[in-house]
Amino acid sequence: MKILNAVFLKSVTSYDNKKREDLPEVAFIGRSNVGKSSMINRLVMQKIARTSSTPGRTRSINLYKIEYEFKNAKKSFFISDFPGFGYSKVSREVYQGWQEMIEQYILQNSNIKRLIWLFDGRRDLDELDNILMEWLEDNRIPFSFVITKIDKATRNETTSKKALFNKIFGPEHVFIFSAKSGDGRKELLSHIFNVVEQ
Ligand SMILES: Nc1nc2c(ncn2[C@@H]2O[C@H](COP(=O)(O)OP(=O)(O)O)[C@@H](O)[C@H]2O)c(=O)[nH]1
Ligand SMILES: [Mg+2]
Repeated sequence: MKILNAVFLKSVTSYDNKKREDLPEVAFIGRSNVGKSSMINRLVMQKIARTSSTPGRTRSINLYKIEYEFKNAKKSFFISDFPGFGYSKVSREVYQGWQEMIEQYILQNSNIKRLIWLFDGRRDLDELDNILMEWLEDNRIPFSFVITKIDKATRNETTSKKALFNKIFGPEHVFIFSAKSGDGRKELLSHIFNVVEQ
């Protein structure tokens, strides 16, 4: 399997199935500044997602179309890049708006095969993360958990963080990643291919 092409399609604020090709989709979510755009760019080896050093700016869902080769056939899937949640300057009201948007989009979009939940390895789970976890479980939304920016931590720190999250989510659902070094790219990409092919 390999990526042939990746393009930014459009920004949306809700899910509208009439305007959609019927393709599998993988949704990327996480706190503001967690490294979503950088991860998408690193995964597809192209600069299709805008990265920003000012957190909490994107307020819409960015949609990308990824073409890939599988068993000599050309296929495609969507990546949706969600606005970050829980940035400290964002009020509770804004969080609720975010929650309503992702609830509408995710619950109505039956093409979403999996959520990829990005998590900065230097942080610990907090109340907002627990709310999200509960919501995902209540709605039976399958997700994978990726520890990001591991180049900023020591190997020991990453190993112990991974062990902790393995216990919470199950080792088959936990990945590590660095957009800077490319560590974890192969594993995460093959996981995503498996998810869209399943
Ligand atoms: N060292 C390091 N910095 C990263 C990594 N991923 C993202 N960043 C930085 O973190 C900031 C936010 O990244 P971005 O991809 O825009 O995050 P997003 O808001 O989740 O889309 C930027 O300054 C990136 O350069 C990483 O793997 N390692
Ligand atoms: Mg971004």
